[in-house]
Amino acid sequence: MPIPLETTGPTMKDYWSPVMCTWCDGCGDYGILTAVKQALVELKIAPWQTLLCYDVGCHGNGSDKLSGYRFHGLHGRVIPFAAGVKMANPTLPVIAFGGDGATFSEGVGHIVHAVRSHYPMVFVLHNNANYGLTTGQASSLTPQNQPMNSAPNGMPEATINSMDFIFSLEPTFVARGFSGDIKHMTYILKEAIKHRGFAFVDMLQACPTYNKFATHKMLLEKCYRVEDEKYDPSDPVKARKLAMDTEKRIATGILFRREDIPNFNERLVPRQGKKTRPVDEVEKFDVSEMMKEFR
Ligand SMILES: Cc1ncc(C[n+]2csc(CCOP(=O)(O)OP(=O)(O)O)c2C)c(N)n1
Repeated sequence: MPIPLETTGPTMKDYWSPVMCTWCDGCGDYGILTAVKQALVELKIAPWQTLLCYDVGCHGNGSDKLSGYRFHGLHGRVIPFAAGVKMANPTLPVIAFGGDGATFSEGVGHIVHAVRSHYPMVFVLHNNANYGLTTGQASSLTPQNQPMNSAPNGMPEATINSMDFIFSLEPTFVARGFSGDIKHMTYILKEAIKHRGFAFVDMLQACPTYNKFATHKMLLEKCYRVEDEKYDPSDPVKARKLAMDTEKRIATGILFRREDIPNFNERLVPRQGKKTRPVDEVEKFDVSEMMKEFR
């Protein structure tokens, strides 16, 4: 993806917003927000050169905690909006953020088509394994027997194995980060932004108020960086196994990547050879005469 470069890049200050954070103390959203800003700054992408799209949820309330072009949509619907923008304006880096509830329940159909369509955009999953904003309801990623506010005896439905699910769709980029490791998340996000197609980034995050089973401490103990172990992210079979195996240790980093698959925009036949972007081709059309009919 061509990234607009400036001679003097933006600083963290340029992303500052006067809006106070309302997240609980110790929430993983703070770390993810910082890593996103840091990654954009390091790639010299200014707030006016990108679009950040937020779903509904605790993480979605981050939409006004930084400056720049932002969109805050309906629950589970962030991907279609972000993909539409990316199609209209293919040179704009687009990042979409969604909770595990939004992504694997309300909006589960959208993640399926985003991966198979290879939209050239980044998707960041704020994975706190529950519905945070609606006070600790079980999501489809909450462990089945885990008592939650909405399901004191544990939910009756089976848990979705999100990584198995994503890999079944033949993705081209899968990464996992941990909200307690800002430096590593920054690296992962920078690589995701540079990816050719759809980059799926699973950010495991602490939710100190409602998630009592995958706490910050537990994640800190189990998560390790694959880059420290000379890992090769080119094998989808190995990557899938590694991503799913979280019993003793949790692998974080770029788990799988391939750059040889054309993305959605590159495969769109009517766009081939065009020098302009669809946004440049929008024509002004006077509808005032037509509107008289509705008066
Ligand atoms: C279609 C729809 N269903 C349900 C809701 C109610 N709702 C708002 S936020 C939320 C939970 C969000 O959880 P998640 O997506 O995991 O994000 P988190 O709050 O954990 O960051 C729910 C159920 C809604 N606004 N719209």
